[in-house]
Amino acid sequence: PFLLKLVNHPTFLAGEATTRLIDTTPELFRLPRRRDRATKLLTFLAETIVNGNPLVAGRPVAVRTEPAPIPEYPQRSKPPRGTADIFREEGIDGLTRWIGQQKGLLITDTTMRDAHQSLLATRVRSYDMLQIGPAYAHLAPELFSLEMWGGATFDTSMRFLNESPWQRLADLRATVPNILTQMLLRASNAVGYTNYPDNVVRAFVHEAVQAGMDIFRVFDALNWEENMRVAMDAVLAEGGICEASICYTGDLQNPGRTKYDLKYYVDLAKKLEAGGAHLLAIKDMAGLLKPAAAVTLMRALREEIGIPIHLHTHDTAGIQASTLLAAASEGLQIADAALAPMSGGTSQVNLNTLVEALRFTERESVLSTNALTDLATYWQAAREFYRPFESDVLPATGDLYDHEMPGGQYTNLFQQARALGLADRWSGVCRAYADVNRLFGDIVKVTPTSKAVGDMALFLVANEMSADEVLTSNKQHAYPASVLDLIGGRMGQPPGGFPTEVTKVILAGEAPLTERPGATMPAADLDAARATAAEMTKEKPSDRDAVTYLLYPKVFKEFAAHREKFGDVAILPTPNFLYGQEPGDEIAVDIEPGKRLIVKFLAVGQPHPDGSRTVFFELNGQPREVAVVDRS
Ligand code: 3PY
Ligand code: ZN
Repeated sequence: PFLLKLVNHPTFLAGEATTRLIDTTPELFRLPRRRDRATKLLTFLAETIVNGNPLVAGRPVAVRTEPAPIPEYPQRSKPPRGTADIFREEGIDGLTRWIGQQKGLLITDTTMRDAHQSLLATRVRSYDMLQIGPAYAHLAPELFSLEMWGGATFDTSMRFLNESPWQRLADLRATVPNILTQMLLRASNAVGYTNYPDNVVRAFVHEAVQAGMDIFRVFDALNWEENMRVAMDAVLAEGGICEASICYTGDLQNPGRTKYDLKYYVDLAKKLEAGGAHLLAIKDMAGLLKPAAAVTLMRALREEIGIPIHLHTHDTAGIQASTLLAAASEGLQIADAALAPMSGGTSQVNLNTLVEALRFTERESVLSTNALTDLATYWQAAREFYRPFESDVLPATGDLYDHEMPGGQYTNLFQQARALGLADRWSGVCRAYADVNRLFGDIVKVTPTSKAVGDMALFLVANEMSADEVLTSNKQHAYPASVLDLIGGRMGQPPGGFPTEVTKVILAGEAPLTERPGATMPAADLDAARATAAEMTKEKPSDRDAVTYLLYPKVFKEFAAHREKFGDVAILPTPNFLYGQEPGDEIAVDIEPGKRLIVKFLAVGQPHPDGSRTVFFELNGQPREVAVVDRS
């Protein structure tokens, strides 16, 4: 290929090839690799054109192909000073002081993490985040932070989008240098669904800080402070911002629900503050915190703890803006919200209108209406790319406060129920979910404990069993693995432990773990993981790949194989990633800053006897062909 390129080089063709050609055109000598990348991308496009992207098979089709509009923003050499600059220059003390000086409510934009995790099955690609990144930096430098990583985004980015979560973080950090980055960290479950050895959690946090993560919202799915220690200490040791969470469940206003009362939350918050937390999150993952309860909780917390408070809720009930406003009038410092087109329902409250609701009040935000409208306009268009992943709108009824299902799980469990033919028995599934929660002793339900409760609810409905029958039935049942993990103590301990009877029946006499799972788990062999991961990527051994492999061995292996075959597909515009190209379509793909490929798709040839087809392209004006096996 090099020789071919050399003989086609204009200088060569003009008969002027001397050794100087080599000196003056060094790009030729990086050619094999670049060309390799281009070939891989063409192979991916050809494959998608002929066989389709399996990700969208059988799903509704997105019709939008034109890019989402990037708003105009002032062309300065550097974006205005923001929270990340304050943190970098003045450290955590300076940042905390600054938070204390702000009159207005500070706002975290969750559009790039929780909002699409809740509304679009976590499918939003790095490409669409990076396109709007500079506009965020220049138009909304007053945002407190961008939640753009962690939770389910880590595995889904590899598993479904074939892109590197680390690259997303590093690129967004570089694109929006002035606003704090924020992630959701499931304590010892890291960004997974099960407890990991302590050294894996530490290595993960180390790599995340290196890649550009600032704020770690750490939570434990049973509110077990002991299980948060390793993650919190790692964040503190690595110089990250430690935002420790109290997960809110139950109902503070309900005199009949005494397990999670005001004292419970305040005691937990005090422990987290004493444990070194820089910020406190109230993590209302199911949107259960009612306005009056928010007032009670905020008053108590403001009295008892000194660190700033950050409120996270889901608008499943449709009334959570009133909770944020009530908390704001009680001195809440930071609230989570999502840009209008990515808000509402199981996502966060509408950021644009929240800001306007505060206008001309003491807590008025300094964010600009027009700037936020421009950003929202972008997301409205970008959301159209993800039509295949839109979930059914599932309005909450009053039973939300009975089943207490987290926003991220609500639509997901409905789809699972539908797959099992139980769509019309959805209210029964919700009731079973609530019954399972009571059976398990009333626990916090959030990833991964929520999955165990959901799996058990589906199991009961599918088997026509009631929760009570779990205790009375003489039959031995094959309970879901997640339920065995939960009741077996491998996700940690709820306050007061699991009911003894339930443990006995579900574990069939096997002894549960009652101490912290990480305490007895052998440390992972990082050296071996580094070597194994490098064999998969065929690249230099790296700690980052080792950690990724340890968290998700199978997903990582498949991702590495895809990467080897097709290169970095994250750089393709979303319509082309999902649907390839139409004949005659020309797209520009930046393989790195300043290096642009112009790819024109011409036609697909007739099938060859071996079942393959030739796909014809023009790459930067030169004809290129790729053969793919037609499996369509
Ligand atoms: C997650 O763990 O991904 C969550 O969003 C929990 O609320
Ligand atoms: Zn959430």
